[in-house]
This record gives sequence, structure tokens and C-alpha cells, in this order.
Amino acid sequence: MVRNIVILTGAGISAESGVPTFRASDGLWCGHRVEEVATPEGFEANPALVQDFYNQRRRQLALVEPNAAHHALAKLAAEWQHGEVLVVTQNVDDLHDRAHALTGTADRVLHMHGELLKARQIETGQVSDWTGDMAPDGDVRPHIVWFGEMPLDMERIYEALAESHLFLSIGTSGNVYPAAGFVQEARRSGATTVELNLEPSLGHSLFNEKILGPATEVVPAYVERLLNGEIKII
Ligand code: BV8
Repeated sequence: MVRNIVILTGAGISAESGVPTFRASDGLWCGHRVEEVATPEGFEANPALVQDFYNQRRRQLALVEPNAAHHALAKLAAEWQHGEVLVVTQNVDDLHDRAHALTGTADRVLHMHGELLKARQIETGQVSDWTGDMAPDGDVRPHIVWFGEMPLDMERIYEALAESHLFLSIGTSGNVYPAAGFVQEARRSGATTVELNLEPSLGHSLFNEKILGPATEVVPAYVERLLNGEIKII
């Protein structure tokens, strides 16, 4: 019996790797207001501030490693025998990618909000790998989906949700749409929905099951139970 799994992750899954979450502080993000650093208007108004915000976060990636939660999902993607596994992440760090590269499942990760290690030509929209800093007056911007911009791979995501039997939401506060609406899509297709989070998210009442705790504890434990058949996905 086919059992497809779709997994949405947010900043909480990278928190224990040392990557700051989006809303941990009082609505500021690394000392900045969202409108200043994560909108096209903010970039237009002050490209130096926005490029520096992303340059800092891109540099920080060299200092952090995937954690046990990232590795557990990469293991699930490699070992799940009953259907597809797709990780849809809101995160722009490359921690899922590094973990999945180790299990040969890099193609099972979708970055719906873009990636810190990619650049987009402002003129042509062409996307390429990028590891260094970006200049404020250059011809590239971060390949990141800012507020008000269209998230990436939406068609593929909605198709996967329509065919899902189990939807996991890990480390996300459920503040940002359309990601926060994916649980409703999964419920519409009859999937079982489970939230694994440090605290209940805004959409916690929409989940069949809530498992509270730090990702590096609850995610590996849940993956083990899935892989040894302990969890029945109806
Ligand atoms: C869109 C890239 C149309 C940037 C991000 C008014 C005007 C314009 C738009 C809107 C509007 N009102 C609403 C909208 C839509 C808007 C939106 O949702 N706004 C919100 C703020 C109200 N959305 C958009 O604009 C999106 N585009 O709507 O286009 C459209 C719609 C449908 C279809 C097509 C087109 C674009 C949104 C993308 C914005 N870009 N990121 C960057 O990263 O620099 S969003 C940003 O927030 C990050 O990606 C982040 O991942 C994401 C969500 O935050 P979370 O991941 O949930 O992180 P957070 O800190 O909030 O929560 C962490 C959670 O982890 C917490 O629950 C915590 O308890 C838990 N946790 C912490 N530690 C741990 C843990 N869990 C487990 N273990 C731990 N150790």
C-alpha cells in the first residue's frame, strides 16, 4: 500500500544547529525589521543593508552543521519503502541539502523560499550558485523569496500534498503563507497530519497529532517509529 509523506520544515529545525529562528526575538530578525530586509521594497530602498543582511547569514553557514533532525529526514527519504518522501523547507540555509547529499536524496528537498547559496541575475532572473558576498551595486540579488513575492515550486508542492498520506510539519510557527496553509491541503487529500514543534504553532488545532519537544529529539524518534512500522498511516 503506497504511503507518500510530505514534510514541511521551518526555522525551528535549524535552531539547534545555531541558525537563529525568524521570530525568536521581538519581531526583529537579527536586529532588523522584516520590511527592511525581506521585501523587494526594502531591497530597492537600501540594497546595501539587505545585501549585508544576507551576506552575514551566508557567511554564517560555514560555521553551522546539519543536526540530528536534518539527518533523520535524510535517512527517512533514503529508507522509506512505501512511497515518496518530499521535504518542503521554508529555510534558506543548506542544512537539509548537506544531510540529504549523504544519503543520495538531494532531489527530495524543495526550497520554497529560495536559498542563501544561490544568486539571481536582477535583469534576467537567471539563477546560479553563489557562496561569497554580494555587492550592493552588483547585478545579482539573493535567490530568496521575499514577502509579497511568489514562493517557488508551488505546483509541485500542491501536487505532492494532493497525493500525500502523511503530512509532517516541523519547526515552524505557522505565521507565513502559503506554507502555513499546507496542512489544510493535506487534510483535504485525507492525509494524517502531525506537528513536531517546540511549542504549539498557530495552526496546531489543524493537526491530528502534536509532538512537542526539540527537533533533534522528537524528529529522530518519530522517524525510527515510522521506519520500524510502529506508526500505522491509514
Ligand atoms: C506570497 C525568506 C503570494 C526570507 C521568507 C500582506 C502583504 C503581502 C503579503 C502578505 C500580506 N499578508 C499575508 C501575506 C502573505 C505573506 C505572509 O504570510 N506574511 C505573514 C508574515 C503574515 N506571505 C508572502 O508574502 C509569501 N508570498 O504570499 O505571494 C502568493 C500566495 C500563494 C501562492 C502564490 C503566491 C512569501 C513568504 C516568504 C517570505 N520569505 N523567508 C529569508 O529567509 O530571509 S519567510 C521566513 O519566515 C523564513 O522563510 C521562515 O522560515 C519563515 C517562516 O518562519 P518559521 O520558519 O516558522 O520560523 P519562526 O521563527 O516563525 O518559527 C520557528 C518555530 O520553530 C517556532 O514555532 C518555534 O517554536 C519552533 N522551534 C524553535 N526552536 C525549535 C523549534 N522547534 C523544534 N525544535 C527546536 N529546537
